[in-house]
Amino acid sequence: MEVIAQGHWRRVDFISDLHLHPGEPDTHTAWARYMQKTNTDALFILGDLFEVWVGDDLLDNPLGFESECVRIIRETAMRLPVYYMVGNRDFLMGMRFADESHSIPLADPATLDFFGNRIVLSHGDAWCLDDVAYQSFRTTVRSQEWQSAFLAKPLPERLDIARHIRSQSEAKKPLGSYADVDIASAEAALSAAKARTLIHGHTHLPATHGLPSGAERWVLSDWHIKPPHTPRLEVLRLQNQAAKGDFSLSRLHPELCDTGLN
Ligand code: LP5
Ligand code: MN
Repeated sequence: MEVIAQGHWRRVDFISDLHLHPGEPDTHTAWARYMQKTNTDALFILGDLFEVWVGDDLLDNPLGFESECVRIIRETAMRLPVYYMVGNRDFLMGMRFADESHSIPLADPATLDFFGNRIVLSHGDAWCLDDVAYQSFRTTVRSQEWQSAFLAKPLPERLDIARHIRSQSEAKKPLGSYADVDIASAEAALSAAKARTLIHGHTHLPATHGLPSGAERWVLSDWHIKPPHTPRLEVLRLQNQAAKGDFSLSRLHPELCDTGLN
């Protein structure tokens, strides 16, 4: 899947792994403020916007947390295109989410053509091949049969199962089993897309890496604001440079995305 930058785009923002949920109100507030204020020309959300998404019927409750988030996206989408990809926490976001939020679903991976600069976008989890247990889990839960059976369960039961899987997932983290993306897979995706830049999230290890081919891999930060922990939050901003055809990527605090100075 390919997105071609519109002629007027000068800035494009990328965010991922916000893991929005009612238990982290400060993260939600920072995100809502960013959505209202950003002066970007397009926004790409590369997965795990939500902590968990157990089905679009979460939106049946107009006063619910998820409906509030959808309203915020819809307001932003009135000013600029909002694209999103699902992650490993919110892969059950369906067409109702897209319709009600007025946002545009992306396949994973997708390619952005930014005035001839081709950039591969992914959540990143599909390339964490060393995490064999996760890949097997992923194959199961991404199948149509599994999803139909899961979505047929009552909402409270789905929320319970999601809570259970989340706590299992957190419990294994101290064991250091958080795998990184497989470099050969990343290079293959870049080569297939004729791209020299890759942007992904998921690993919560924000950094910029050179790849063996000379291409670059930009890893997005997750967002987490919960005192007393040190806050983490970052927007990756792509900008047109004065020299035609050139571009830059920079990591910004979300509050710096509304100054008009960037
Ligand atoms: O998310 P994070 O960062 O903690 O870790 C991920 C992988 N974990 C997950 C699980 C998510 O955290 C929670 C998913 C919520 C989805 C809600 C909707 C559907 C819920 C239904 C689920 C049955 O993605 C983690 C990776 C890590 O990234 C790094 O890449 O290691 O992987 C896991 O923890 C998965 C385990 O390794 C395998 C778990 C097998 C459990 C099988 C139980 C099946 C029960 C089916 C019940 C119907
Ligand atoms: Mn993820």
